Amino acid sequence: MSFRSSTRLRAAFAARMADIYGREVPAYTTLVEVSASVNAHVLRRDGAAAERLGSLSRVTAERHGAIRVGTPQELRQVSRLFAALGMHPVGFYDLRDAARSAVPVVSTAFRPVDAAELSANPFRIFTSLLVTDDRRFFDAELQRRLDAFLSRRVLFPPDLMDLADRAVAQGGLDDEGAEQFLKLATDCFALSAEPVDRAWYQELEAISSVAADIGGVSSTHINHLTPRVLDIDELYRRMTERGVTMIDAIQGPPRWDGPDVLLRQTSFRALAEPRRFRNADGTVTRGSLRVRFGEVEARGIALTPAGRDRYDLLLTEVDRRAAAAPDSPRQDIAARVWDESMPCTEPELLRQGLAFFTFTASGTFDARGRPVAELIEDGAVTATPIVYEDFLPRSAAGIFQSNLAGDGRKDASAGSATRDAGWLSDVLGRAVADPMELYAAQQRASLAALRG
Ligand code: OOG
Ligand code: NI
Repeated sequence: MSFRSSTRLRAAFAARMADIYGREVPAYTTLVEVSASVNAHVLRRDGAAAERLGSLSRVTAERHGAIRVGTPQELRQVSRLFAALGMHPVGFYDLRDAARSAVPVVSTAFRPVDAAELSANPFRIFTSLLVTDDRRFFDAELQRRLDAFLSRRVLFPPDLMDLADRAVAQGGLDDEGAEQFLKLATDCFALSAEPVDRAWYQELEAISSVAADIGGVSSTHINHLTPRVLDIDELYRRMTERGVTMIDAIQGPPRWDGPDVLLRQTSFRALAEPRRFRNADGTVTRGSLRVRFGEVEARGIALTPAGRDRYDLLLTEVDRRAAAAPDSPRQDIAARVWDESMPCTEPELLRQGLAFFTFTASGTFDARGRPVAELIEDGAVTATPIVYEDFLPRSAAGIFQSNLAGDGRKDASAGSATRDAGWLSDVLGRAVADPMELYAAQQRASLAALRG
């Protein structure tokens, strides 16, 4: 009997999620096909440069998924489940303020953290948790009913949790355990056939579609599965040509002449899916819900804290100029702002300390005491950008928002509930990693290796 490591389990889980999602949301299959043809096109067009931020095999297999849960207990179970797949909580995102619409969640991403694990299979899941005690969205009485509803449901069966804990303890599972684990795990994220309580769902939906999607049903589901493309503008064009209506804008950095940094994302609303509803009189009737969507992403270089500050500053500047010139396309304004204030080459990003890199020696030499910039200039050392493996709160909010049925409502005068990375770490019983520290550690390790 063979043993399946957490790495193999993760790759298998990602593949099964893709099978389910492709069956449930056929537009996903189209998106994957178009992404693959865009990637092949970029490889022909740009040659080796196309693979600077990841090999074609990694990029082609690369997906992120998104799920949403209702309680800290459910999130803790998710964390145990994903630990079995070598996926760990990284980053804290508060989407409650990042979104204009009512998005009452905080999120983290479960993903591999080591470079070798990322290149073996970079599968990650953006995971959001409903904040039921945030009074801007839920009054005390509704919170009580919402918490009661959530506490009655079981998203993850005990057998699955046992297998997950066993996989963590052993670093994987034998074939039989692995099969059982994968089947139970994927079943948890398939769309449930269980009827939805219509009145309850609608009550929550009036406040927030996201709240209804999480707390209005007795199960969870994969909300989207996102392939990675090497040219997201080309993808956007090709999907539009096929008659798929994409959201208005690509989220994140603009299209410009400099290097790709951070993350660019765009999405389209999936079709309404048939669901069964339980009505107030107890009858069950057919209806539909439109909560899932298609999303695609392009990844760029990870920015340092200084680079990220620059990014946030430019975003504010784009907002300011866009507000002053509502008739100009935001993309044009953003490209101009970037040309003015973002270094337009990798060496310049490195020189200004705005992006993360790893370093390799081209030959043998004595690096001691000499600054890296000088060694690079001499050709003794080459710098390779570190790819951004995380998410962006404002982009995530934009993606949530553009796929909601309505804006919902939010009482800005009511008190919010405090949530931060420390709170999340306490809930999970393990530290939520800071993405910046992971990139910095990777850069430091490569420098240390260089200096022997
Ligand atoms: C998550 C939305 C955010 C991303 O890639 O930024 C997101 C959700 O819809 O649950 O997926
Ligand atoms: Ni996403």
